[in-house]
Amino acid sequence: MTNFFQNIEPLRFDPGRTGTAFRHYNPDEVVMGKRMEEHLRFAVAYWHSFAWPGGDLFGGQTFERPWFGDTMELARLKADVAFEMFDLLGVPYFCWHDADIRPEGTTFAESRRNFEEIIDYFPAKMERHKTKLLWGTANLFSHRRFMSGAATNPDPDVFAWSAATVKLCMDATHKLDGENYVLWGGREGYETLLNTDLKRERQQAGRFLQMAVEYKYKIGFRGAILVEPKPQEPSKHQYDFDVATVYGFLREFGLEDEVQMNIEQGHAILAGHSFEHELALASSLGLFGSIDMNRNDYQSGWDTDQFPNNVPEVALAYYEVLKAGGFTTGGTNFDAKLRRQSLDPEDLIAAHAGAMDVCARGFKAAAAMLQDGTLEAMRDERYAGWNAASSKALLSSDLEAIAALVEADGIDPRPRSGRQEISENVVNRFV
Ligand code: XLS
Ligand code: NI
Ligand code: NI
Repeated sequence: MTNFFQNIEPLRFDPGRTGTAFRHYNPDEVVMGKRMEEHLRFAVAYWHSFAWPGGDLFGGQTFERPWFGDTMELARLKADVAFEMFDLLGVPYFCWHDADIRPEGTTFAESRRNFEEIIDYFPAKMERHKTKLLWGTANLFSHRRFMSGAATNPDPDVFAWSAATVKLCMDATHKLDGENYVLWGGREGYETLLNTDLKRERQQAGRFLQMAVEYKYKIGFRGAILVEPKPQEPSKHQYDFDVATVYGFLREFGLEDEVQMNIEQGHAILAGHSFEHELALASSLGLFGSIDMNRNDYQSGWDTDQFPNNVPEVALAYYEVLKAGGFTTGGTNFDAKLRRQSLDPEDLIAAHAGAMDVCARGFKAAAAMLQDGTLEAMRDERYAGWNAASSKALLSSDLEAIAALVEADGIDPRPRSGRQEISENVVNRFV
């Protein structure tokens, strides 16, 4: 045991408690035939909770953590503390980038050895703390070598370095029985077209993703490969802008049946969409995989990675998740960081506990909305005209025949209310 979280007790579901406890998240509560823990599949993100120093654009580190530093001993201490936190929270999953868990070496080989040593340190802990790997991923954006991108870099050496890193991270994810492997295109984009060959860069990215899929089959990894869309930041223009853009990209490279999506609330907002839009679109395309449940500040227009705290928003998101059939390999990852003034170990626990409660409340509201059925019935009713055989026939007809029909049958559309406010009032009964 480390003493980082001393005096903090494991969280329990105890609505009447005054201290830190779950007031809404009861992992054993059965909703729609399944335990909440199995529905929500919460994951802690190693990077924000244990590797992020608390800096912003104007100032550096605010957090002082006993494991900050570049040695293997400190990397092991970081892992010890991380697993203690997973235990306190009772989260079933965690996620990492290679760079979060190991110190960078002076060569690729040294970084690889450091990484593999920590990967070998994990299984006993995962077993003892009952924590599984939701996904692994490669950090192909922090080090200066990636400043002009990873797969899309003008320098083939960076492409090679990135491919070797993804191989390593996929091997490790496979070894730890990870349920997904995620690729977020960190700096796969550009600042100015004046120095950028956009066509070439997209080809490189497409081939890179194909290689990851080929390697999945080569090693027999049974998890899902997920791409995480994001429209900008760090690059001005990112190639994986949103779900629709990534869908076109996957089609272009023949990967639409191989790759699904990890959709982040904050990225949806940056793209000018709602989270539920991105989820519904991915689901309708058969590409829904997993979610990063961290929100942005709506005024700052930046990926602020805050813990979720808005129940109605979360409810609408889980409504789409439930309609998509719920998670299979995916889950709810908190890709969220503390505010930089939240220095205490207690803040780390409270942030996750609160987020889990917000998700539980939102999820239960979503399930109740779905079971109530009013919204679905209203929507079905709105499209009921399409149930008639003559309506369906329109879709296999042609413009000429339809034009004749409109006059012959005296077709004369009568506008009907879309009943938006009434739908919103229905939602309000549940949130
Ligand atoms: C950054 C992304 C990142 C991915 C994993 O904005 O959300 O954290 O989830 O690389
Ligand atoms: Ni993000
Ligand atoms: Ni993310």
